[in-house]
Formats: sequence, structure tokens, C-alpha cells
Amino acid sequence: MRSDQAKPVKLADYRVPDYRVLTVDLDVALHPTATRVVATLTVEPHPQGAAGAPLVFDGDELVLVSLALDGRPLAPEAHEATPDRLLIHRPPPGRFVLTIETRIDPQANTQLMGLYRSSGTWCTQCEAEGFRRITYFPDRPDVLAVYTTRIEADKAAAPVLLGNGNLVASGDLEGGRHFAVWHDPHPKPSYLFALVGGDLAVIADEFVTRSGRTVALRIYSEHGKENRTAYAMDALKRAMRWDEEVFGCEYDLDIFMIVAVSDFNMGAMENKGLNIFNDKYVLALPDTATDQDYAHIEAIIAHEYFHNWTGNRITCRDWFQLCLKEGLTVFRDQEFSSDMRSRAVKRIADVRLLKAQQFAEDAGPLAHPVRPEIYNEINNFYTATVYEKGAEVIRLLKVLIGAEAFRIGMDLYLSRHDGDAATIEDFVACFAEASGRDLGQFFLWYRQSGTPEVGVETRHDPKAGTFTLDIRQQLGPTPGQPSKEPMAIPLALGLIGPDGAERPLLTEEGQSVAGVIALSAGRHRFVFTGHPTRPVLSINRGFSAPVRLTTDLTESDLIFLSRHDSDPYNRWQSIQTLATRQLIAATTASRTGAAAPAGRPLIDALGAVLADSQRDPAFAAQALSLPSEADIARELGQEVDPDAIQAARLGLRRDIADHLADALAASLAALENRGPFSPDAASAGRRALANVVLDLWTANGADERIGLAERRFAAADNMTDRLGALATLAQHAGPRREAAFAAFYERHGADELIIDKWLALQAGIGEAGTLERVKALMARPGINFANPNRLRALVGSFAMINQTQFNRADGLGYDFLAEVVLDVDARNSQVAARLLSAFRSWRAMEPGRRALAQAALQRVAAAPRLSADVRDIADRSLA
Ligand code: B3K
Ligand code: ZN
Repeated sequence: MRSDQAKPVKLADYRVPDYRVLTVDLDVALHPTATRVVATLTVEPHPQGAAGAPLVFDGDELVLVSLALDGRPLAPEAHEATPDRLLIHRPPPGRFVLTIETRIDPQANTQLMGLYRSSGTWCTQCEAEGFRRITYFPDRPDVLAVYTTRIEADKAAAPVLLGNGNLVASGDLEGGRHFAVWHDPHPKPSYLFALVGGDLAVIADEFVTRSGRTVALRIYSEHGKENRTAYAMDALKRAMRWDEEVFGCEYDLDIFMIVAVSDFNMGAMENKGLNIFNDKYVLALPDTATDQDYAHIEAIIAHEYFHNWTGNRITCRDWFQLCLKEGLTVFRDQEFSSDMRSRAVKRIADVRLLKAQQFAEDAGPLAHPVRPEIYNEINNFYTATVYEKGAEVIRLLKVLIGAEAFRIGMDLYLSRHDGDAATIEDFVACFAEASGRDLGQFFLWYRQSGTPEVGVETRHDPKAGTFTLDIRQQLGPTPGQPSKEPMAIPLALGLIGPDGAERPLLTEEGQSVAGVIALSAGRHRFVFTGHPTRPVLSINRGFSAPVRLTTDLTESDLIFLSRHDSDPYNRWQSIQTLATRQLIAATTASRTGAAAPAGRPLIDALGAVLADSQRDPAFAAQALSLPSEADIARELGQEVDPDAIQAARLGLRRDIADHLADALAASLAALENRGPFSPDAASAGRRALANVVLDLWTANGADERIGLAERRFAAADNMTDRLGALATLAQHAGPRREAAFAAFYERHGADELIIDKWLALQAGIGEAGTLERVKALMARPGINFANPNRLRALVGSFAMINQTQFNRADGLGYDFLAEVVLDVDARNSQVAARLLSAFRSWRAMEPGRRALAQAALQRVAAAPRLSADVRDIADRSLA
């Protein structure tokens, strides 16, 4: 598992480690450029390891200062130390103590892995393989040890010193220095280690667990930002209570800390007792954060907290099992948000994200199973497939075996594997036991990559009173998997009579189906009786299985479902399906020069949503949001011409603006005058609806309508309204747009997190001048593009969201991304690799763009001194 080990790493090659580490005592003397780390480790041979094997520890860019075994310096010929490996030829046969001194340079650590500095604060990121950048260690998740961390620093530079576990000692030292000692009694893998040192502000609170223990809660941030952390604290307390009530999980230390830092490679990290967060997912006030930011903060605070059980108490045996903690923890945070907000709206948002990210990944060269079996760089497997599809697989398991067996299985998993480094097999065995079912076929969801296609054909026989479903499933080839077996696919369904009432689901044998049918073979026939009149089929309700569905539902069926389906998810899906069909037809028409098809039924359906929109504004906002340009591209799947898609979508938006003018205006008026700002979900739903309606209302470009957007922008008393209006203005070229961007900068220019929103909106403008704009913004003084958030906001949004401009017909969008990736790679290879994955759908483009994308990828692949992260993405994208 070393970084320089012959690649790739294979699941089939897993072996227990030859040595295990029982305790880790770290003594860290913080210094900006020369931090000294003394690690004292109690080591013993693993009973199942190779007896007498040499000891091999991982390292990464390390400098060894000294090495002792049982207190005696080790002779030079007894060991070998390179920056990425420590080898001891003949360790003693029993237990021994190793003392390893290394020196590291946090200031020069631009990879943001291991110990680094962010705005003067020392902090760490160890997952997956960052601990080896601090000291030599068997840096793999199945080595669980008890950690004690002593941190020492200049008191003025770092008055706050934090570690995992509970604080056991602290005090002042000579020369203005001080120290703190933290002890974590729970054995953990090295990737959960963390420390922080800095001059930070704090807010304090507490939580009383269900067994009556008082836990101190702390959120640390930069000074001056502590007034933005109250919502995160509130979310944390709600998450702690919810996990006790719903999963029976109680917190297990005396203190729980969150530290917000501004330089972070991803969202947040679940280090034991000391979560470290990208400050974007902690800091929020109504004037600085949108409702969506609030929802993300709530979800991510909960996610990292929930890892305390699913991830930390029960960790992963190896990195192939990543979805054991990530898929499960995403499932848990989705359930939490559903309980805190609207379940239906949360489900729709989650499915939108799944399709946008995971379906796209599954359809391209980077497709991989939820549990991969081979990797070159584990960093590149923190993907939508592992996280989002990993969560879907658990949701699907719950549908397959039922909520009761699911709960019993979960309890069994949490009790049986507490303290273990476990596998997916261990997890699934608990549910097989709880349900008494053979889950062998279910397991294919972890092994087979790609999105199953499910086709449904229906036939009504009025004489016999039967309604027949003929269903096939198919799973196409994906990298490394030329042929597949049929999957276990649970489809929640209902049959709805013309009166809108649900009909009983009776089979020919007279049995009643409890709302779910399960596919196991390639083809199935289901015959339902008692239907003298034709019912309308509502299938894959709640998106019970993550599949691509094709049905023979007619336009009028879909409209019927959009009004009468008792399942809100399918009410939403039916409108999306209508819109997708129409946009695909219009895209094809625009490419061939034929007339665009008339879209009256869809427009009427949207009109009906608008008319009813005050009842559930958050739902209406989702229903009125058309499929994105990327959604249409994904549905097309090949020969994609983004300009044709854009033209079709703009045309439909104009039609909506013209035909539904009265309804849109009425809705805007009804949403006006809402009184003082409140962050609750109902108010947020009204704001979301107002922004979607404003966007459609202005879509015909009429001057006076854009004037309304301007007025809303100027009058906004919160970030959701202000940014919503700016997003609308951004789509209409001209001086008013530029004035709005300038006003926004004027107001928020000093606030980096808000500047990210400003950058992202500009990067997303679907016009020919955007590439120049993006380049100019990158060169603009005063914006720090060494910060991952800045880079993702500008370049990430451009490449991942802006379909027409990233995929410019002249290839300059591709060239730009390739250049940025190569430049960033030298400093931060994880962020560079993530940006490069924007090429993941290049093969679906029409031939001209496809050739240009390939050439850009080839240039990246051919560059000298590529990081392993970028090399892996480039090679797999081209394979
Ligand atoms: N476990 C971390 C992700 C670490 C990513 C390392 N490249 C955050 C999370 O999923 O909760
Ligand atoms: Zn996670």
C-alpha cells in the first residue's frame, strides 16, 4: 500500500499486515518550516502476518532525523530510509518500541495532505494516505492504534492546540512556547489522526447524550467569523440527537470539535473527535450564504458526525471498502436531511445530483464499481459512484428486505463490528442474517459498474381485465467488465385509475403485491388483474432503483401522473420526462434544421404546477426547473452538439416565458412581500420558487422583465434572493449584467467565500466571450487561485457546468482546462486530477469536439513530471 509500490493495487492481493501497532505517541513541535515529529510506537508482529518478515513502513517526502529500537539507535546497516519508505531488515520477534524522528515543512506543503498551513493555522488531512507525510507508519486502515498526541508551539502564533480524543494535559513552556496533550482511547486507523494549532476564535456549547453524559461542543474559525458558526452548531446538535433516536448511536468522547479552515481539498474530514472542515461548509449568515448553502452545511456537519460510528468505530479493512463508510454515511445524512426538511424535495434533489454526477461517470471511461477491485490512485476513487451510488445501493437494500429487517441488520452491524476494520461482505452478511434472504444477487450492485437500463412495455386487455408489464433489464459493458449478469432491481409501483385513485395490485394468482416488484432475471412478465379500464402505471416510485428507465407512457399519461400520482417523486419525474423528450426532439430538429416540435402539453403541465405552486413552493421549484443542458447531453449519450442543446433549451424557455406570462407574473406577485427574512424550510421553499419563476419570466429577454430582476437584485435582503437575481441577470448579455456583477463585487469583494459565487456564475455564462472572461478573472490581482475553493469555483464551474463554452467547437475550452490542470498539478495534484475529470464525457461528443478533447487529454498524458493522480485520470480517460 505504499505510494511507490508497483501499481496497480488489487483487492484480490489483500494480506493482513506483518506488523501491528498498538500505541502511537506523537510529540509534535510546530514550526512553520521545520516541524519536528517524534513518534513512539509500540509494535508487534501480527499473528497472521509473515513471521520474521522485514518491517516496511510508508513515507511520503519524509526526512528521517533519528531512529531507535527499544531506546537504542538503530545501526545504519539494520535499516533503510528513503523519503517514501522505512525498512527494518530484522525486527525483534516479540513486542518492541520504535522511536522515529522526522522533520517536515508545513509551509511548503501545497498538496494540502499531511500537516500543512492554511492562513497561518497548522492543520492536517490524512485520509487516505496523508499520515505517511507526517511520520513513517503502516499507513493502511486495518492498523488500529491508540493515539496520544503532544503538541507544542509558540503561544502567540498558536494559542489553540487541538488533537483527537480528550485533553489530558496542557501548560506553558520556556521561551513563549506552550503545549497540550490529547489522548484518544478509541483505537483508530492513521487516516483519522488530526491536529490543529493556530490563533482561532471559538464558540462553545454542549450536548447531553441519551445516557446522560455531557459532551462539550466547540466550533473553531478564523477570528471575526465566529458569528457565522451558529447554524453549524445547531445542525450538529440536531444530528447528535437524531443519530441516537434513529440509529441508536451515541457519542463516545467528552468533547467534539469542528475546525473551519479556508484551504481544503474537499468538503470536510471526520477525524476522531476533531472534524476539520472546508469553511465553506461551516460559515453562514443570511447575508453571506444561500438557502442551499445552509442545507449543505446541515448535511455535511451531519455526515462527518455520523462517521463517528459508520467509519470511525467501524472502519474499512482496506480502501476498496471505501463505500462501507461513505455510501452508508451518505445514506444516513440523506435520511437526516429528509427528516429535517421535506422528504420529497430532498429525494428529488438527491436524484438530480445522482444523475448529473454518477450516471455521467458510469457512462464514460471513468466508470467503476461501487466497490472497485483495482486502483492506481485511491485519491481518485472518492467519487459519485462510491458516495452517491453507494448510498442508493443501501436505500435499495432497504426496499428489497423491508424497513424492519433493515433496522435489525443495521443494529447487528453496529454491534457485531464495533471496533473492526470491516468489509462489504461483513456488512451485507448482517442484512442477510436479519432478513433470512440470500443477498448474493444484491451483491452485484457492489461489483458491476454501469447503470442498468430497464425497459417497460405495458398492455391492457379490457376483456380479460388484465394489465401486463413486460420488463427487461440490460447492463452494457464498462471498463474492465465486458459482460454482466442480471441485477436484483426492486421497482416500487402503483396503478392509478382514471379517477386518480390507486388500484390494488393483484396478480393472476390472486396475490396482492405490496407496492414493489423485484426483477432478478433479464426479462419478466407481471400480469395484474381487475382492470376493466386501463390504469396508468407509476413505476420506480421514489427512484427505488438507480436505473435508466424507458416506458411506453404516453404524453397524456405523463401529464396525468404529474397531477395525480400519489408519489411526489414521480409527479416530478413525469414532468422531467416530458421536458426531456421534448428537448431531445427540439435538439435533433435544431441540428437538422427542421421545425421545433410544438410543446403545448408540457407548457400546460408547467402551468398547472404554477397554478398550484403556493401549496408546496419547494416542490414547485423543483418541478419548474427544466433538465439542464448536461442532463440533455447525458440522455442523448452520443453525437452531442452542446450548441444545439442550448438552442433547444433557450427556445423552450422563451416559449414558457411567452405562453405562461400571466401565471408567472401572478406567482411572482404572490411570492412578493414576504416580510422579514427567516431561514426555515418553508421560507426557503418560497425563495427557491421565486428565483425559478423569475428566471423563467425573464427568459424571453424582454427589457421590462429584466428590469424586475435588477430591482430584485438591488432590493434583496439576503444572499439567496441576491444571488438568484444575479444568476438570472447573468444570462442576459449587456451593461445591466456587468453593472450587477460590479455591484456584487463592490459589496462582497472582501469575502472570499462569496467571491466564489461571483466567480462560478461568470464561469457558467453560456456565451462565446466566457473563456476570455474566465482567463481575465484568473489573472485578476487580489484573488488567490492557490486556494482550492477559488479554483473550483472558477475553473471547476467552467469545465463541469458550462456545456457550450467548455465544449467549444474550436477546442479552446479543452486547451484551457489542460493548461490549468498541468499548472495546478505541480502544486496540488488532487485538485488537478479532480478538474481533469471534467473530460469524463468526451467520447459522447460529436466527432469534431471528440477529436479536440482527445488531443487535449493526450497533451496532458504526454506532459513530463505528471503526478500519479493526474496520470491515472488521463490514462483511464483515454483508454
Ligand atoms: N472522508 C472524507 C473524504 C476524504 C477524501 C480524501 N481524498 C470526507 C467524507 O467523506 O466525509
Ligand atoms: Zn464521508
